[in-house]
Amino acid sequence: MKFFENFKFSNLFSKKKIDENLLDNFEELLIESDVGTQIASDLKEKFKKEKIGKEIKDEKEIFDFLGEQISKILYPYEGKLNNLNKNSPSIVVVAGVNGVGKTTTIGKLGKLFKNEGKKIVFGAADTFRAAAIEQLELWSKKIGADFVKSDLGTDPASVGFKTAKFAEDNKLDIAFIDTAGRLQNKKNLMEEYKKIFTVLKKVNPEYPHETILVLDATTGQNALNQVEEFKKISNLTGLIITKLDTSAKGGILLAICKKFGLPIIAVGMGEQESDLHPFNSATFSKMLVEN
Ligand SMILES: Nc1nc2c(ncn2[C@@H]2O[C@H](COP(=O)(O)OP(=O)(O)OP(=O)(O)O)[C@@H](O)[C@H]2O)c(=O)[nH]1
Ligand SMILES: [Mg+2]
Repeated sequence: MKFFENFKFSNLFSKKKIDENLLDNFEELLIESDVGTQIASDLKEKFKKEKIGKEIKDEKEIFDFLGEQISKILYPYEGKLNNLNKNSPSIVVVAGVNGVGKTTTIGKLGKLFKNEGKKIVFGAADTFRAAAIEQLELWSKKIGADFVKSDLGTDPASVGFKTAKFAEDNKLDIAFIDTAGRLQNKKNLMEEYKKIFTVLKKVNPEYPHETILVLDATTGQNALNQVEEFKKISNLTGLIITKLDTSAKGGILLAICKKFGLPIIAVGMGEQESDLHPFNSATFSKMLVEN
């Protein structure tokens, strides 16, 4: 949702003064943008303290103020992509519910590190669908990564194991392990997911170094549940939010950061290999408010 889609600035600010009524509208819009009631109310208070009764030049002044405040909230959660490359090999599990963009994100991450001359392997631990294995294999060919798979229906944990071993034996830099998009209520899938970690830890107790949860910016409030559920069954180390190139602006990230305190390490801005960018709180906040 466009942040101020329905916010008729020309009308609201015709008086060029901020009043209580306008502040209420402002708070409502923030809530609609999924930032969470607490943050909406905090932002409203800040706004009130600094701007109420004052003449304002134009709407840009409002955008700038709001953007700065949001950026301040998010800044502590700027993660570092290079954390994915701190060990040799670094073992990275990529998790998330159906269709959020896990496989595509692995392709893009691989491309990013390939550009830095790193040696990469993709492990197809989404063994439930043939198309999922093929999709990851295509990405591996496209960006020049090694690829590890097993037959359809094989235990996903065994693919995790094989991938980690492959990375060790071939002295690679990073192994990205793709997982099936599982819904929280499918208990057996969750068990399979947990087993990936148990088995990786048998290879090395430090594995995986990173477990990234991919979230789709178009999801809205449900993203909070997704983090909650995946946190219960794995030690999440970071988030990647995809589809920020759509009309979804990802206000939910504020609520997520406040609640879970996880670093956001990258944002997906499209379907192509170069469409992944480090998370920058200032850029993100500007986009959230202005676009
Ligand atoms: N616009 C846009 N589309 C994206 C982005 N990331 C992924 N997609 C698209 O979202 C769809 C799902 O992406 P996948 O990478 O297959 O998602 P997944 O999480 O692996 O899905 P499952 O394996 O089915 O759980 C595909 O059509 C991708 O091209 C993004 O940043 N922006
Ligand atoms: Mg996938």
